Amino acid sequence: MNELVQLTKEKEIAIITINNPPVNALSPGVAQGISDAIASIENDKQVKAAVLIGAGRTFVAGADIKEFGKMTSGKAQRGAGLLPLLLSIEDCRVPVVVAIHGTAFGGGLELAMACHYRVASPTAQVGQPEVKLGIIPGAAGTQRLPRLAGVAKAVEMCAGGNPVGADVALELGIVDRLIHGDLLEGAVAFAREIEDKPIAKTRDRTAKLGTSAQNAPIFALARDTTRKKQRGLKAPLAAIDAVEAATTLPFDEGCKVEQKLFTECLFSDQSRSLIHVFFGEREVAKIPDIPKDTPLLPVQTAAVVGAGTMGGGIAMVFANAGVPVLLKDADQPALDRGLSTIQKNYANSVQRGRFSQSFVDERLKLIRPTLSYDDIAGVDMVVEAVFEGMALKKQVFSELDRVCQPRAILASNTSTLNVDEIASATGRPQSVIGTHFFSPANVMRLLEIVRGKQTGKDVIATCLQLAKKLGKVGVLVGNCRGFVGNRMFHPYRREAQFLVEEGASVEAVDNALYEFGMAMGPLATGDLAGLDVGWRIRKEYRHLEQPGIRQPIAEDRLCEMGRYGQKTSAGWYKYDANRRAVPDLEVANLIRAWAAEAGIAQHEPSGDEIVERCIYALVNEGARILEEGFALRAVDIDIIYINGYGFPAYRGGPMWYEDTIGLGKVYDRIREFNAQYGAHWKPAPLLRQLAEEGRTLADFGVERAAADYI
Ligand code: 3H9
Repeated sequence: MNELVQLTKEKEIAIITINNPPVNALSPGVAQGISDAIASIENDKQVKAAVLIGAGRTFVAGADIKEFGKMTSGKAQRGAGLLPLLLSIEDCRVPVVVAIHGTAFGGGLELAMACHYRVASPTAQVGQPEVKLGIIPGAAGTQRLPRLAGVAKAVEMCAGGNPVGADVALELGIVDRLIHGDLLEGAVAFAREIEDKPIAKTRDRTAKLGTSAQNAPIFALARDTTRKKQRGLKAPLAAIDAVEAATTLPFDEGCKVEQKLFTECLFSDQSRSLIHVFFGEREVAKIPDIPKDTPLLPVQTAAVVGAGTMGGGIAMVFANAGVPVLLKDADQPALDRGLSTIQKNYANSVQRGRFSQSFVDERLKLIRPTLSYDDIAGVDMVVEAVFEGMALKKQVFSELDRVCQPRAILASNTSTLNVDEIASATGRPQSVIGTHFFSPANVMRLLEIVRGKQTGKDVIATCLQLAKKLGKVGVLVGNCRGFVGNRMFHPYRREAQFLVEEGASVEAVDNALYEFGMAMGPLATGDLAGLDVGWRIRKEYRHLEQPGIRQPIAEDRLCEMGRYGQKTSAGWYKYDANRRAVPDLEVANLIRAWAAEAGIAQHEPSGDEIVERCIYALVNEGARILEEGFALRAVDIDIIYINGYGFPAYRGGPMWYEDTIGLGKVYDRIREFNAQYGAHWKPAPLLRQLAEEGRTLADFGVERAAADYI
């Protein structure tokens, strides 16, 4: 047919093979190839049935996402040309059996559902993940899925975007049979069984579409859950509307509704941002001076030193990925406490239905406690997660240097300290790296991988790959104070405090940023993390503060009063017995008094001002980090902020968001803030430079030579 789709025959069975690595995306060439193959089968009277299969590691992972940027609205309205192709398969003279392995996602599942029968490998997954890209299925997925799987499941899959495994797909009726053993062989045998058994086209089936009385509560509940769980996202609600259309309109009319909603979503800022995030999450693993074929070190076994909250969480991360892990602490009570927290966390996961009891039992067996450094001599990787203090860290690393096998990776979970100084406690700085997990480590997806001056390329490549194995997004960052995430978080939270000191209420600041889409407001986040943490760091680094730069006062004073946040039931807010935040009038009065004493001019900042000042503070510091080379590309910062700091993915991350507002506009606003609020708003030189050149942050840095990377 063409180089992307081949048509062969095994006697009376035609075999259409899609061969478009790496994931058999439905690019225009693939669609054309399938269309040609179907036309040829129509004309070949010897053919009694056909099998459609994917070559390589997967069936079809969806439409080619790279094509979306090139799409015009006319093309989008025709389902990128896929709709007519799917109708022609469904109308084919002979039954078409699709054989699924790997993933049938998005357009891949839509293609499969237009076939007459579906068989799958037991490990296959099927899903409509389009909402994760800010769109909805655009080739009748919202119309055919409810006809196969029923309305409730179709709503869940199209609006939630999560796939189901082959066994569930079989139960739901999406798949007709699982093939154990060779998939093609099994599919051909299946095709022979059904070659003279006509079956209703999916689009003509209505048995599972339910009645309006049955469906009304399903849609109401789905909309309610979506508004809560996918706050701010437009596509999931559009997906529900489209599935609803399948239940009220004939197939063709339902498809028209789907097309309209698909087009609206595709040309939205949310979709552009989420597609940026999709490619960004893959881009961050590509490091210019670390070739793809860099030899990797084995990580079959691991150890975590320090059984506190972070250490325990990190041990769970390894165990969850099936890596046996030793948990080391200095004394038995600390170790016991750590293990019991791990057990409690796992028990909660079972209670919430996240893990099964048998999964948890297996994971717990992988975590072995120890008090002795000598026990960890043979492991492939150690993550140090002891209390944040340089002297202690160095002591741990000199012990690790003494006991660990020569090729072991020695990683520190430090969130602030200098990785090179930590490495200097060993005779093998090339093996030392920072792996900064985020709390709770077993939940948060971000892993900042901190490159020291002498960290080996094999160690970096291994950690980037390991991140994926651990279910994390690993982002390589340079070794500066606070690395990328926390360094930017500092001015962001500082600005939130300034706003409060200038007259905004604590709730107004948090609400404005929550409404913007942040998972939590900055002040509530401080209360959750513990205000004393920042207070301790500020005291330690006070000597580094530049004279003449305004410093916030309120948070230090709250700490002096013992108000550390949730853990003391009081911080910026009061907390009730259920740890629910309650606005505290006492705090409001204290802040007014402190501001008057410090002579801070009062006004009532609007929601827009709150958002601009906090988010542009992130952008300004991000631009400095980029210019100094501590982050490789703007997208690296975006991925850090989305996965570690609750920045809304549908806004693409702070740097992408800035580019969507317009760099010139943001730069001008920062200059205004600089004039109005003081020297801490000095614009990053890179912003000035790019504004003058009319370029964007995304343009900058991609091509920067690795040698510049600090
Ligand atoms: C859709 O189908 C809309 C329809 O309703 C039709 C409308 C008309 N396109 O993730 P990996 C690339 S929307 C283009 O590292 P894994 C990816 O960028 C689509 N490229 O592998 C990467 O490139 P590189 C709905 C794609 O094994 C390489 O393939 N489908 C696509 O960890 C390997 O990817 C989805 O949303 C694509 N569709 O995971 C599924 N998919 O090597 C999106 C991947 O240059 N894909 N690439 O960095 C996935 O979820 C994962 O890629 C998958 C494999 C699970 C399939």
